[in-house]
Amino acid sequence: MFHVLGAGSLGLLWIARLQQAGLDCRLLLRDQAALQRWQAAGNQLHFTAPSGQHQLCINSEVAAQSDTPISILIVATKAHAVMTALESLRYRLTSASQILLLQNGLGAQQQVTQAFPEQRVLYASVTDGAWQPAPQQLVWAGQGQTLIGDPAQQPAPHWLLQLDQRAINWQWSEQILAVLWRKLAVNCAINPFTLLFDCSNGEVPQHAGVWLDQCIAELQVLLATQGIAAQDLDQQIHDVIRRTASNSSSMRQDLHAGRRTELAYILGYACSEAQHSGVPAPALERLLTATRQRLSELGLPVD
Ligand code: KPL
Repeated sequence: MFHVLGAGSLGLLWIARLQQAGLDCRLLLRDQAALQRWQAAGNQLHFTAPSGQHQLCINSEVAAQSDTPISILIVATKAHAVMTALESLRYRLTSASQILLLQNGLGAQQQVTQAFPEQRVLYASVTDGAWQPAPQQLVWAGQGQTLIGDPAQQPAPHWLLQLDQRAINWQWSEQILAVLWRKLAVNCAINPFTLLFDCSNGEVPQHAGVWLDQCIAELQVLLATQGIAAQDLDQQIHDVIRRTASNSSSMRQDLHAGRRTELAYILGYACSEAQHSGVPAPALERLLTATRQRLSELGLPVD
């Protein structure tokens, strides 16, 4: 049985595909109020996928209200919510439980690895685009790539094969930390600028100008100190900007929805790692300060 923790767009995208593939799965909700909302809607999710429109019945329960042990836990909450959510259901985990983390950025993954030494913890990098036009509705807007790996560099567990054959197209990565670092670098160079200038991804170069180039140069040095090849980072970032030109970054979407952003796990993480490694990062630091100031002006948490 798969348990999916987190009922945002990403969690719903995973539970929808597991359900469609006929796999035994359950959505874990935060509290009784969230469960009542699902039940009032007949546990129905309207799923718009590239394959068409689907009406799915999703089994759900309150995460910390059941005694059933969890064997495979897919964690799709925002990075800042992971630890609290996991602690609330720690009592349902055994030493055989495995945890798959889908968070953006870095920092939350390492916290979980440290806090749950008895469980196998896998990390994933997910680039699918999904959004909710209304409650109980999900649109899978862009099919992306799912890379999964073990930071302890053990081989892929068998249960992942069930996903492959039926539900979710994934690839195993021997270097999942490097994959996540590169994704973080791309997000550092785009997302905070979209928040600061309230612009689409494609408008970042025109607003940020040379500041963007300085940030990319610092990120390249930072990745190199982590042993990650980054000569083509500049090209990769500009490719992503072109491909997603009309997108609102996830950070800008959070800003517009008045939600806490993942700044601490993206640019905040990069800046603190730069400090630890003795890598000068004045342009990134300036971006972090400016972004935090903007968030605080808007009354949103700055981390
Ligand atoms: O991953 C993204 C995000 O918005 O978080 C990018 C690549 C910037 C696409 O919008």
